Order: sequence, then C-alpha cells, then structure tokens
Amino acid sequence: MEKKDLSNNQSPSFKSGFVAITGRPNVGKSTLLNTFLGRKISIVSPKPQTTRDKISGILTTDGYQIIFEDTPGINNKKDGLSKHMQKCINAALSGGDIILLVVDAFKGLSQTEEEILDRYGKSQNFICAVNKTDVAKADKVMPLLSQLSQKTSGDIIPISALGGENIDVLLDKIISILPAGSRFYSQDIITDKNHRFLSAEIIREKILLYYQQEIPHGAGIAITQFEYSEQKQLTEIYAEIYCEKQSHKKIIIGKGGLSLKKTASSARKDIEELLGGKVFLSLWIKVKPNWKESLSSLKQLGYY
Ligand SMILES: Nc1nc2c(ncn2[C@@H]2O[C@H](COP(=O)(O)OP(=O)(O)OP(=O)(O)O)[C@@H](O)[C@H]2O)c(=O)[nH]1
Ligand SMILES: [Mg+2]
Repeated sequence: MEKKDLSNNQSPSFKSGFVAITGRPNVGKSTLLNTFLGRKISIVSPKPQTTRDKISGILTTDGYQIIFEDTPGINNKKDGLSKHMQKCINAALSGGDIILLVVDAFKGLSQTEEEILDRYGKSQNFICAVNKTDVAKADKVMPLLSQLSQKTSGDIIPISALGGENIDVLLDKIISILPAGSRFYSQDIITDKNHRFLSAEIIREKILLYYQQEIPHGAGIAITQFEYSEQKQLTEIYAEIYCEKQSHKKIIIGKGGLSLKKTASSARKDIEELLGGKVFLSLWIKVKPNWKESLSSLKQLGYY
C-alpha cells in the first residue's frame, strides 16, 4: 500500500508502518491484535485455524500509526481455502515493516517456527513474542527463551495477550523500530474490514464455539443481504451457513432448531454491539460439499 499524505498537522517525527503478526494456529495472534487495539476486531476461539483472512487493526496516536495485520495460522493444507490463507500470510510478511512472530510458551517450537526464524530471525525488524506465559511455568519458558535467543538477534518478549502482561513492553519495542512516515488511514479508522465482513466473522465465531470436530472447520458464512431499514430502525442481515455434509446440517440446526437458535441469538447480540443498533438476523444452512474447492463459493464467502 502506498503511503498517502494525510499529514495535515503531523510532526516530522511521526512514525507509521505495518506489523505482520504470524505464527502457528492457536498461539494467540488474534487475541494479541485485539489486546493492542483495546477492542475486539478479530474473532478468537480455542480451535486452531480460526482466522482465515488478513485482518488489519489500526492503532493511531499523536505520535504514530501502527497497522497490525492478523493472519491465519500457518498450515500446509492444499485446498482452495488454505491456499487463500497462505496468500494472506505471504502478503502480510512481504509487506510488513516489522515481523512479529508469536510463539506458544506452552507448546514451544516446531518446524513452522524454525522456518520463520531461519528466514526472518536475523533481520533488524524481527520481534518474537512468547505468549501464554500466564499458563506456562517458568521451567518451560526459560529454556524456550534461550533456544530462541540462538536463532534470532531480535527482541524476545514474554507476554500474555489474554492477561495484557508485558504488552506495553512489546508495544514500546514496536514503536522504537517503526519507520518514520505519515498516516495510511485517517485517525478514526480502526480496521480495514467492513461491517458485513465482521458480522460474518461473528457468526463463524459462534459456530467455532458451539460445535465440535469437523463442523466449524467445514463452515463458511455468506452474507446474502445486509441492509438498514429506516422504517423498522434495524439492520436486516440474511446469511447462509455453508456446510460440507447433510449430517452437519442436521447437527447445526439441532433438535427442534435449538442449536441454530442459540447460535443466531448469540451472534445477533454481538453484531448489535458492533453496529450500535438493533439487528434482525436470519441464518439459512446450505449443504455445499466442495465449497472449499469452488472459486465461486469462496468468492461468495468474501475470500479471494
Ligand atoms: N491462557 C492464555 N490463553 C490465550 C492467550 N492468548 C490467547 N489465548 C487463547 O488461545 C486460544 C487461541 O487464541 P487465538 O487468538 O484465536 O489464536 P490464533 O493464533 O489467532 O489462532 P488461529 O486464528 O487459529 O491461527 C483462545 O482460546 C485464546 O483465548 C494467553 O495469553 N493466555
Ligand atoms: Mg486468529
């Protein structure tokens, strides 16, 4: 993205840039983005492969603008959706002024982290955050920190994204290596995603939370209508939930439609908070066995 001059009265010492947040699935990248921003932009769940897109969270003060780019967890799957996710990761890494690798203090390093460290660990703009230190004991964290220090000359900062521990230290480090430059976005913008996209994500988050096994990972959300009704004073949202099997459709709906009702009601409440007004939400389930391979389906879901 080219730097726009939005600088009206910015000082010459103003800093701005992109921070690519990367790492394995489930290490806490989206939680960290939300903690930096002080509000929820990116959905979070205990299941891996929650994030499927590159999602920017924009933090602007009088002194700097940081565009944090949340990315999908790195995986090697080869379906159409996974290829899209891989593209998002590559775009963030290649466009990032700073690479922020998030490592799970509890799980330690895997081949994935080794590859990132080999590629970026020695560069000036690399930082490693060791997350979930609230649940990992010191006897696990200390060896991990020394292992990491062999592989990178960048700062290694233990944090808890969930508890907010050491986030100020991490933020200070980011600001210290952020390049000088003017704003990319005006001050009031906090994300590059629109309400339609964020609403679909909220519905997907409820599916990740309420359903198990392959159902959440086989689900995609297509918003078919998103309109504010002046007359009714509410936003009407019609969405389709794609699933891969007839048996999944049954489970998503649940006995007497109760599971779907719970999903819809919980998503509606969060969307109302996002939009700051009343919402009518209708969810419809569609069985699409190969949606992850179908370009037209992926486009309907907002990918590509
Ligand atoms: N205890 C603890 N849990 C955390 C912390 N940060 C994140 N989590 C939890 O870890 C799980 C995964 O968090 P996410 O933020 O969705 O992880 P992610 O890296 O974005 O995952 P993907 O999008 O799947 O790549 C959630 O249950 C979070 O609540 C932390 O600092 N401490
Ligand atoms: Mg995520």
